[in-house]
Amino acid sequence: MIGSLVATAFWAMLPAYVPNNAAVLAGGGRPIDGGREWRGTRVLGDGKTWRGTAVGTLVGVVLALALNALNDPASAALGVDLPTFALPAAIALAFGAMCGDIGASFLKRRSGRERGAAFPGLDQLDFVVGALALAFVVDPDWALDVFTLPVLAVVLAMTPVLHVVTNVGAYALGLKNEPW
Ligand code: CTP
Ligand code: MG
Ligand code: K
Repeated sequence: MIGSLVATAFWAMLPAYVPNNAAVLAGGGRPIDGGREWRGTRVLGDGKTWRGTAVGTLVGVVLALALNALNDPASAALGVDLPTFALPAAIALAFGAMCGDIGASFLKRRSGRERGAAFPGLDQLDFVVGALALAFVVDPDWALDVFTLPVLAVVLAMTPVLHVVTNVGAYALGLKNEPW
């Protein structure tokens, strides 16, 4: 029971988990805010770029389509009816995750945090909130079907753990400047 909830939650959220990590690898170039400031501090900062956002979104969508191709064997192997991703849902999860992260940077700058500063809680959940919110707006039937209350509870419990492990790992490998 809990195993199938975790499998469903993880599978459904993979297109939202991967974009931020892809952005770390792909980032660079022109910042989204174009260097502009608002009330004396950068609107978003140099850590949010067009290239990172575009590549992150694309990687998330392609991953969702790859997961669709693997759905039957994976569902059979796990004995779970894993969700498939319609294209709007896939785009919403991936782009929503990037938007949640961008929104968090906006809040970080407003609260005086420099680029790269930690904001515990927000750092671990910003992309989840963005991904789920956009998925529920863009494809509510799909989202309501996949993200039942038990699945949502697993997502909220599991994501911070995965986020910490992933980022500490990326930092240890020298891929990321900070371990959060
Ligand atoms: N990145 C990017 N575009 C995005 C998100 C991330 O280019 N939309 C890249 C940037 O190179 C960024 C790195 O991924 O520095 C790490 O992402 P993140 O930790 O989210 O950004 P920070 O540099 O910590 O900046 P902030 O304080 O604004 O979160
Ligand atoms: Mg950071
Ligand atoms: K972040």
